[in-house]
Amino acid sequence: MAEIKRILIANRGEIALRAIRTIKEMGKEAVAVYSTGDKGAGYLQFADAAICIGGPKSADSYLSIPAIISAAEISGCDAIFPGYGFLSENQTFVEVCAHHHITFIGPSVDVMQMMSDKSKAKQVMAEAGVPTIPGSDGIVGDAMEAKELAAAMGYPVILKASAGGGGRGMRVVEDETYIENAFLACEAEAISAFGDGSLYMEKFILNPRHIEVQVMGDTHGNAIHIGERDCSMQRRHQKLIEESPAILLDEPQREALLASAVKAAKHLGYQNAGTFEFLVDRDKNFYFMEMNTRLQVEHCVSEEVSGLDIIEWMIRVAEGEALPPQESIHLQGHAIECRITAEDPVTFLPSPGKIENWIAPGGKDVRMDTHAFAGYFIPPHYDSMIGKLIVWAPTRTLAIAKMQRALDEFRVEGVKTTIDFHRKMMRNEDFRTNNFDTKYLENYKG
Ligand code: MV4
Repeated sequence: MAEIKRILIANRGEIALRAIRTIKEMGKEAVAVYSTGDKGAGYLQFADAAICIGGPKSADSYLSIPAIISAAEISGCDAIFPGYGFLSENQTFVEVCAHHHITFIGPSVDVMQMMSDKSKAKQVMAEAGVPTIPGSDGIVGDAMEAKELAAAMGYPVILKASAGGGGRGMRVVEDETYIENAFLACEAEAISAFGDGSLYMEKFILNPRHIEVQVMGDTHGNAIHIGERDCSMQRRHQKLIEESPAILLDEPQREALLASAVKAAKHLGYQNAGTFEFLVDRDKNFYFMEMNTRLQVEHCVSEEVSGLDIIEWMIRVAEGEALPPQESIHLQGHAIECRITAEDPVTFLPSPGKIENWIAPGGKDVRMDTHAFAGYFIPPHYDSMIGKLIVWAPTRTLAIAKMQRALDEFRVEGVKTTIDFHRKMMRNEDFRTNNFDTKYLENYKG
């Protein structure tokens, strides 16, 4: 493994700018790609080169392996940074990069493949000694088997597509009346969505919290954690607020969770950045749910409590450098991230268009990761996230006060944003007292 000199960023928006910043700080060159829908993106001028890779539809540009590999070849890149979404977890893409002698800044294709099979991932984690949700031993063969298993396990149960993940291809079954229909419907959905109808079953955990652990591995067999994040404040599987640490857990519980994730990463021989997602039940038992083999949107809160630049370490690890030892990583204070989307703050319907006025907050320990600016036209073809506001403070209470202050400074005109949702949430008693779970926003009326 050798020094990386020039990196192509196979992504767009705030994460493309986020990556350009770190790459430049490391003294390396950044090559941006853009679709014709993104030709107005301001960050393109901060890159050392910007290459148009196709039309606005993702399939014609950011998801086009030939377009991205060609861009990397003609611009002389020795590595590709995938970001999140798009090709970041595409096994074919990782293989094609290798064929072209381009370093994919991420995990190996073998681990990626193993973790993309959610039933297999669960089995491997159980082998590693990580707690998993009680359920079927692998794939459930047919509706009859599902019925027998559920009767033995006790209702409610949840059926999950092995090829699914992130909330796609799931069915909760309350009692035996629905089990056969649910199995057949879930299987049919999984076949049409993923081309694979394999299902597994779990005991359904009521009102769980979602807590995940940031890990990193290197090519020397080291694996470390960079703390955990509570991502329970979500709506329709879209996270809205993330924070670190997860104050729900007491110190021994936190230590056990973090140790489990590191054990899992070591067991996999995991390289680069990854996240182990856990469900936490009312008794604060934690169970492995799935692994994300990519950088995540909410990585910034882990950066703020650790002082590390995760993208910098992704690049360094890809160059063959050893990670710093766990003992050298000191997690301090509390960080909160609010995702700012161009959506109606009540209905969450997308609101693309031109940003007429944009005054972003600032001040000590206030971080704004965004590609937006006054005059920017938010294209309708992509995700509606236009930025992330991240704050750090010594305690959660102080972080909430800082976030409230920062949100109150934020001015956006021309498009609707979720800023007002976050302003209300920072004043919400349930949020302030940590009295919420992943179902909270289903019944929330503002
Ligand atoms: C569950 C569950 C309850 N019990 N599994 C949703 C995302 C996908 N990764 C798995 N998910 C869930 N799996 C069992 N056995 C509840 C969810 C779930 C959820 C999990 C985390 C965050 C938000 C959620 C919203 C609805 C359902």
